[in-house]
Amino acid sequence: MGFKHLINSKKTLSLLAAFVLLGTNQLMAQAAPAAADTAAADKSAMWTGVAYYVLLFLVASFCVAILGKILRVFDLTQKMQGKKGINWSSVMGVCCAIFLVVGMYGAYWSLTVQGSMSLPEAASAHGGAIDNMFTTTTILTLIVFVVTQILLFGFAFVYRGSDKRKAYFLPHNNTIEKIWTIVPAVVLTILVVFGFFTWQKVENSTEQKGDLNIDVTGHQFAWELRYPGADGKLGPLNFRLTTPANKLGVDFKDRSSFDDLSADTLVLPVHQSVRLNIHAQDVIHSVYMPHFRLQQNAVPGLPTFFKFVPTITTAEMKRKTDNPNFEYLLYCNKICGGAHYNMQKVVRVVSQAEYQEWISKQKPYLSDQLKKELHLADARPAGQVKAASNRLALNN
Ligand SMILES: [Cu+2]
Repeated sequence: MGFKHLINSKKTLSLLAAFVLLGTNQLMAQAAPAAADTAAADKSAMWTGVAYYVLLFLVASFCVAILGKILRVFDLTQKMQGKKGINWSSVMGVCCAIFLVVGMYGAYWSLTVQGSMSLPEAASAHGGAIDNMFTTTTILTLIVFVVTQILLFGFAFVYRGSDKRKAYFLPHNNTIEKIWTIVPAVVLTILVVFGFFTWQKVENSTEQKGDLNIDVTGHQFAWELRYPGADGKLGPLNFRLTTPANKLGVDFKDRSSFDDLSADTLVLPVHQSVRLNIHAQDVIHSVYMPHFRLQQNAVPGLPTFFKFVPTITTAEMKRKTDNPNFEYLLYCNKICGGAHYNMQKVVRVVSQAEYQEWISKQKPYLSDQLKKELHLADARPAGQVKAASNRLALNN
């Protein structure tokens, strides 16, 4: 369908009229006193916003089209009178130059305003390496962005069509092809290798020995935390053993499970190597702690882990940010369902002494109800295990 046909089509015009009517209706409704409840008002505000911008875009497009028509008529009149018409090549060239300047200012504005909102101060030992990688990537891509934009719009302006110049048709040039293939390939290789080494350093940043092991299990829509008891070991998990009382499916055949603790807040001692053992029970979730430059997926059936060393306590961060309510947070960074936004846990980095005091107050995972279910858990009869797995199978 040609453009003219599209413009003349009755369907397009009706659609346009419907949009304009909707926009006008919403704008008028906005002026009326808001009598409806907050939820309804929020929804109406959203649609008013969308309709308003669609309407604004259409009005701007019409203005440009009308201006174009007026200029065309002026151009034809000039030519009919034997005068020189508008030099469209110059108009386009100047438009390109204006676009370059305005666009570059827009990019600069965006960098100065949004740039400061990017990432907070790194609060983990490996955070600096990740930040260096981000900064290097940003600087390199920024240079490429500025150079290519200047070349693109600058050439269109400097070499705009003119009576004195004839365009040169360049069908193929091997040198140019080689340059724009090899240069990006080299730059990207540097970035990828740099990223690879940084990631390797992050993964090997701490020793396995002396790690504080913490289990983080994601499910729709919360995180469950399990800390090791006095033995420093976490008992193994087995999803077949999941019951309402044993919601993580901890295997109590292993004695190291007996003293495990459950916690509501992820409390971490500062300067201590922490190993988060990440599990998921239903769909893919993702452990995301932006202050610690940490993100690792939680995949059902595939336990993952992330090791890191927190370096700034919550109290220090409160002073640094001048925010007495500051808290580190653990988010879920995968859109995992309707209440995904609920998946937040407070993370508190404290001194070793504070941590010892806190951990001594935590409740054992092996609750009274669970003890009853496991018949004191000492020697779990085979029938019990079978009954538990049957229950899970029935639930599924
Ligand atoms: Cu999630």
